[in-house]
Amino acid sequence: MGKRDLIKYCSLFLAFPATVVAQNCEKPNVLLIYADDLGYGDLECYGASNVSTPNVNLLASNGLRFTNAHAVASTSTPSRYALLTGEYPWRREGTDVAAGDAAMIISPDRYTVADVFKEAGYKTAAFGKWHLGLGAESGKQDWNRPIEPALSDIGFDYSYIMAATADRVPCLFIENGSVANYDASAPIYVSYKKNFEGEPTGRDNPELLYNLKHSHGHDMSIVNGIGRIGFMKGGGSALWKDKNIADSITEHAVRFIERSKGEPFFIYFATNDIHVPRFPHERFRGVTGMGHRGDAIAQFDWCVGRLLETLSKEGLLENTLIIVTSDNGPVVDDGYADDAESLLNGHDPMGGLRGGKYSCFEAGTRVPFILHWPTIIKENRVVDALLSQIDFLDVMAAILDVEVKRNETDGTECEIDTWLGRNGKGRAFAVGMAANHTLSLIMRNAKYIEPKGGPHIVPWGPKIETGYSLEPQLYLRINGEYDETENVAPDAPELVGAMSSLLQYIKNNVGFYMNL
Ligand code: NG6
Ligand code: CA
Repeated sequence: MGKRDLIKYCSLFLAFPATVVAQNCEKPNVLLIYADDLGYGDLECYGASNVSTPNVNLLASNGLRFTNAHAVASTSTPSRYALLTGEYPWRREGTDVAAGDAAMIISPDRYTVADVFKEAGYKTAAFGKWHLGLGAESGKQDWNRPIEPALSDIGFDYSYIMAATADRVPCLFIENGSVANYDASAPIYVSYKKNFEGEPTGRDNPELLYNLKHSHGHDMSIVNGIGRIGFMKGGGSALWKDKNIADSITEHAVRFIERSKGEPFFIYFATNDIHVPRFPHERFRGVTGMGHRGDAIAQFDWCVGRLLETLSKEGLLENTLIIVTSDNGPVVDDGYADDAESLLNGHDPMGGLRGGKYSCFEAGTRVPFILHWPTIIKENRVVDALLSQIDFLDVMAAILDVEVKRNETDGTECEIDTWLGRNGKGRAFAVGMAANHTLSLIMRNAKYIEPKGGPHIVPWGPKIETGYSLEPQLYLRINGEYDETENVAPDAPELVGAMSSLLQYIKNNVGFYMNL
């Protein structure tokens, strides 16, 4: 399909935003529960049988459970960047998996979903994993002072976050831009270049790894008996204990909900679970028989339950829009010797899909996605409409009746009907990005993976097929599932050509959307 045909074709299907729901009801609270590396098959309501997830199940059985929902990338930083800004990460340099001393990746003048909520008069807060950088210059933060810019500069009134991931230093919570529980007797130093003199590392001092040993990477500074990526010194009593991370972020969110009574709020609740190093609290140890990885899923579900219980106690559950989803697909061994592989016991984190985290194949970006909002959604349903997290900002703006300037985002408010279960077809296309930036164009009945070379298996340790190939790939959706077993591109050159042109067109046009 040529560019002109494409435009003509698309203009036949001009989409109009649906009626704004906010006019008919009080402003809803919005709680986004954003898991880390939680796979399509990791929850009981998505078919897992070795782990019970009663709280997530409850949301699914009273809400919408999507079976074709996609994160924007198969790794964290780009996926989160897209969710918060509505911009494809491949349009913006510096949005790849960030170090713990990266500068702010979302520039303060960028419009974010938190700004949307602020504009609608909401209180906004972020908890847990951040991984989108802090401060003005990479590697130049002084962790002993307030760090600027921080989340308050991109629309969050309150934040209690981990700078990056639990496997990257600094291993401290940052509250409103400053280290929480700062310990003046132990000044903090962080470097991603070299170690600090006299400080042990996982590589040189494996005897100090009393909580977890690494399987690949993660052999630099040791904090709480676990090797990390990057070097740090100091921190003292402010350093986190891995087993308390879930409790800590959850209790901070609970207090925020309790404080916010009477005012609408948006909470970005980004769990550390089930990213590595998985190190759940003792009360979850052994509950699944799958070791730390499975037990971290149970811990994740507990967090969901604790938030639900709080909303319910405050009388807010009815008019709170809750989304449970994940930033990218699953990985089993992602660098720590936590026996995740040997203890799977038949559990399939990928839920039958090919690939996983980092990959172009379906398990890379297809994620669980549950939407619960009793005021608007009156019956539970499984929805197989194609949905992309790229629309989060625009759909929220549509719900709140806030106008988003066109061409600023790649998402669209037109997808409100998909998100609220009123349109069973969903998006005409979703774009996914793998770790090496290979893009996939996922359409309702076919998926195209652009040609780009690279190793067939993730080269640094996880046993995951990347899906990278110098040849174009085409997979058809048969009986409701993309069949990625056979590349049918050689048999369908016209379809490959059309999808490749459409992908090129999307690359060249910010905000391009079509509704077929
Ligand atoms: C990789 C890490 C992995 C994980 C990932 C990012 C090593 C060997 N592996 O480089 O453990 O941290 O980056 O994951 O260091 S993400 O979910 O935050 O994107
Ligand atoms: Ca992730």
